[in-house]
Amino acid sequence: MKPVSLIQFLIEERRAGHINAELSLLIEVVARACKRIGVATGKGALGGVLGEAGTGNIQGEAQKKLDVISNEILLEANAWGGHLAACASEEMEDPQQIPDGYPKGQHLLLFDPLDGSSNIDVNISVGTIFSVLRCPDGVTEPKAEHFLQPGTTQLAAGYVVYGPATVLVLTFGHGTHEFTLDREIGSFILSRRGIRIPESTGEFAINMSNQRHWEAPMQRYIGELLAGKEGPRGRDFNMRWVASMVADVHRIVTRGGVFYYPLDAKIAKQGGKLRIMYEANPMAFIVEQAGGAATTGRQRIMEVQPSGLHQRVPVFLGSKTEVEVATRYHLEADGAQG
Ligand code: FDP
Repeated sequence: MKPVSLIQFLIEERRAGHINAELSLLIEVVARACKRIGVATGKGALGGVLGEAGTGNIQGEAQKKLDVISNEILLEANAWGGHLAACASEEMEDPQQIPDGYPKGQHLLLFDPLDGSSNIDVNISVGTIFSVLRCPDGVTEPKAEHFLQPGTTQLAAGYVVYGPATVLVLTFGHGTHEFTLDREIGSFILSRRGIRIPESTGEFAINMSNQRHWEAPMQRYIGELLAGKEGPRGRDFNMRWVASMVADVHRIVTRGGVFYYPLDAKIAKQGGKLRIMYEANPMAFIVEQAGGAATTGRQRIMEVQPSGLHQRVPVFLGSKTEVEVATRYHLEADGAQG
């Protein structure tokens, strides 16, 4: 079969009525920016881009030079095309307006420019995550409140993993599809159409060092997985934790599995570890479109009404059966308490 480029795929999606010309352009622009981020991360120590930037982001986390560079690449690429009303990023407290003199479009773009920051300097896969929303009618200078739409309203979501290969995974709500960057010709080529995540799995991803801080239902659930064949689940489970959400999610999208970042006593006050608008929601959309499930442990992630641009939530996502068992344990525990 002839290879299908991202551009050709986008034209087909337009013809199928899944996206309009503006959203197609937006995705092209984001994909092009991600190629540049991939080049910057690929230079490693030779690019002079490793290490701390000496600044902090809105979450109070130290920014790496590549966090800042990736943010700038995405902002610059998206400023002038006329497809956006505004963008918001993990790296900026408030939304970024389109500079004066450029036309504005109907879309809002949210992104985590470089997810998995702690892995940059050690040459482990990192990635970009993005989500696209419609700008509410009549709003010309979108503020944070205009971005606060539940994940079910997303028009598109995607991530790019900068790993041994650079891979883009994308959904418009009509299945989840994967594109691999052909570095010789510089194009993303469709490598998997209509990805399906197996319903059951024997592989889970979690930061086990937080175990003692978890809530009781999480302790129970993971305890049962660790008990293996001799335990109540009657099978052995394997564990993986890359500590780059994009890489862990990409493994799940490729061979199944589940990813958990549950609530724990250390992060209870902030509501979770991962950000809903540009991490949890886009990943939930991608995973659901591939037949998986995504909850906070208590509720479908995409149905949460966000209350802040940088709001955090617990994340349970991947193979349906496991997410459902873990979620049921939390709801049962809540019911027993109430
Ligand atoms: P990071 O802080 O390095 O950017 O986005 C948050 C995130 O990485 C995820 O990519 C990753 O899954 C998780 O945090 C890693 O958390 P731990 O440090 O607890 O392992």
